[in-house]
Amino acid sequence: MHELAERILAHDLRAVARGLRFVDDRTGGHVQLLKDLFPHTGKAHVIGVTGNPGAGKSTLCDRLIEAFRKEGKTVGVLAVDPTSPYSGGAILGDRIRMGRHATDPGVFIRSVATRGHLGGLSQSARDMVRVLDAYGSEVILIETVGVGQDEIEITRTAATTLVVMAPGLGDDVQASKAGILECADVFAVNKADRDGADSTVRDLELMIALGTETMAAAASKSRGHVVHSNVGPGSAAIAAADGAPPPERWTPPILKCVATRGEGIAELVKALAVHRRWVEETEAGRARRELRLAEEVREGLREALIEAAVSALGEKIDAAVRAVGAREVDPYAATERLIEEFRGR
Ligand SMILES: Nc1nc2c(ncn2[C@@H]2O[C@H](COP(=O)(O)OP(=O)(O)O)[C@@H](O)[C@H]2O)c(=O)[nH]1
Ligand SMILES: [Mg+2]
Repeated sequence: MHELAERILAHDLRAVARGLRFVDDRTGGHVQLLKDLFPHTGKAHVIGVTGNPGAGKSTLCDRLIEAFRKEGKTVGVLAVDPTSPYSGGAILGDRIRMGRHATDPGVFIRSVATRGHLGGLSQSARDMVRVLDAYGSEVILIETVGVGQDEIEITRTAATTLVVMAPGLGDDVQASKAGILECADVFAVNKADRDGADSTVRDLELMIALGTETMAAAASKSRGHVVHSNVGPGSAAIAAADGAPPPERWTPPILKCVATRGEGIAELVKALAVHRRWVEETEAGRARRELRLAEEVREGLREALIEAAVSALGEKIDAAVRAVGAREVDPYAATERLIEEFRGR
């Protein structure tokens, strides 16, 4: 076993910091580390927190950390938000927010650069989550700005995606990217102390109702397709969820909160917990987990195959490109020939 893996599994704080850096740098050696750690992962509740800049994600994460710590759970945070001034567990300018947890050994905060990720930001994030999971963080929060495709992809790393909205940010539902809304498992309408929160809630309700109709239609057309935001008891299920089994079909509940004052946090924590049970205990939840692992394996396979093909064929690929450019061959036949050549090896 990787010596670093042993130390991470022994809850060594310095080792986890090194492991995360190692995995983030993706120099190649990190794969063995991840292999050693993988059998010890799968225990954490991974929660993606996304939403437009200024919606209150960091403030809300701070409150969530506080709530989870009160439950006695250890927390890991990956901040993939370039505007969140975290740095390697120490917070630079954000002391009032997550900063107060920086000295708590049960909280590990790490910022992740959004640039220069070989193999993609979401793969990096997924691997870093596994390091934290193996280290023993029981809840892992990934804060990400829901603006780019990369950031939305990251939410697929999480078991539960919390989308944070706020009134008066110009991020009312219509203006928001459909991508963020589609990945939502739970909605927080933050800044409920401001005007417009109720109208944001109504917009979301309407959007979910409309989405439910179109998704139900799509689901009846393609049987077996996994639909996760779908008709169901939604917020009512959360209220009635104590001990009861989670609903088979998940509807994203909408919860109002005021992160700055810590209001509405308990309900939010409960909704996140019920969603986790949905993921783990229902058929639909299991199907979604399987789908995501399938995506990861296929993505890995695609990358490995391309790498192998490029290193095996090398110059032949360039020659094929030139031949297509000179219209001596069509790109379809050129690709077929390259594949034949690669297979023949
Ligand atoms: N009025 C009000 N302001 C809030 C609330 N939550 C966060 N803020 C403020 O909104 C600003 C942006 O918060 P931040 O957590 O950095 O948002 P992020 O960019 O989504 O991470 C900060 O000035 C916060 O103090 C809230 O519930 N009500
Ligand atoms: Mg932030």
